[in-house]
Amino acid sequence: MARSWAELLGDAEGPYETEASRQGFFVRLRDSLGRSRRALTDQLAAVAFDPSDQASWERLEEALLAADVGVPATAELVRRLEARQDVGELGIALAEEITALFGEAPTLDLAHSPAVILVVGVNGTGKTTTIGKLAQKLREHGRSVTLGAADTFRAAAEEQLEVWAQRAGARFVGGERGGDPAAVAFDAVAAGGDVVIVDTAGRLHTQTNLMDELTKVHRVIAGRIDGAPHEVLLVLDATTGQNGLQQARLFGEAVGVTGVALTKLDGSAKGGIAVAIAYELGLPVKLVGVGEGLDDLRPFDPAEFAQALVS
Ligand SMILES: Nc1nc2c(ncn2[C@@H]2O[C@H](COP(=O)(O)OP(=O)(O)O)[C@@H](O)[C@H]2O)c(=O)[nH]1
Ligand SMILES: [Mg+2]
Repeated sequence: MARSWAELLGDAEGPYETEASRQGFFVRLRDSLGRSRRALTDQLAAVAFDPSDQASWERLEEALLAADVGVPATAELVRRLEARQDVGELGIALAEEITALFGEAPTLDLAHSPAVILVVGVNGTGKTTTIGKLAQKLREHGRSVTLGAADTFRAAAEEQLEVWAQRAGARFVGGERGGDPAAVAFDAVAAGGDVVIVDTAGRLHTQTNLMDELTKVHRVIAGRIDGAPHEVLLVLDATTGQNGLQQARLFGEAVGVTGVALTKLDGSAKGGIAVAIAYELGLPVKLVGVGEGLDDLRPFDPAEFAQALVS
């Protein structure tokens, strides 16, 4: 069954999550994977899969590509299925191989005091919202939390984060409008807490400006605490599909991403992109979002996601 928050946060145990709430998320995830799932299931259901028939393999390939799994991961999945003695029921075999591509169920590295999480990503992908929900969950799991508003570019950005901080009972560190984001990050880390989460801008005058700014924020955090930031979470909007891969490469070069939060898996999601992220970029997806509500963000569960994608 779905991965719990306690497992993601590395806690021995945490607030009890009902089976119903976890099951509910699975159903919403499966429903919301809409586009990708239909691309796969419709194609697969149309004609019975016959491993000895080349056309069957081609249909499978097309279905995976239509689900935004991408060329390299599609080729790898087909290779792995072909290597099986007996494919058996295709949906089950495919879910197993996708789960294997995802690798280990991820954790967030919070074993530091403070643990620092830098959150990056293009404007509008859901950074601030994701931080707010994560802060809330961390608070429910007994952590003190500081939120740093290092997006000083957009007028409403700081205010939006402050509202989330108040709601979650987290400390808030802001700066002046148009001020130095690295200074805000420095102050947030200095303010301490069990977990410090630093929000950043997703758009500046140019992309070079943005990457330079993020590099500086990263450097200032590392200068303050050895080994920090301990997590660099890249927030990707699932509806942007293969575009997200290019974003991941850019941000990865600038600040060394440690994990992905994949948001907006509701809407016209291209959920197969999660497979491409994991396989092509070798980046663990750590969180998934299927809506704007607090409980719409959950730890990524490889087996659950794979099953939701093909069932
Ligand atoms: N449908 C949907 N909307 C989301 C999700 N995550 C965030 N959003 C919305 O996306 C919009 C932009 O989010 P925001 O956190 O401000 O993005 P930021 O610019 O990256 O900080 C807001 O309206 C959020 O409520 C999600 O998983 N599903
Ligand atoms: Mg924001």
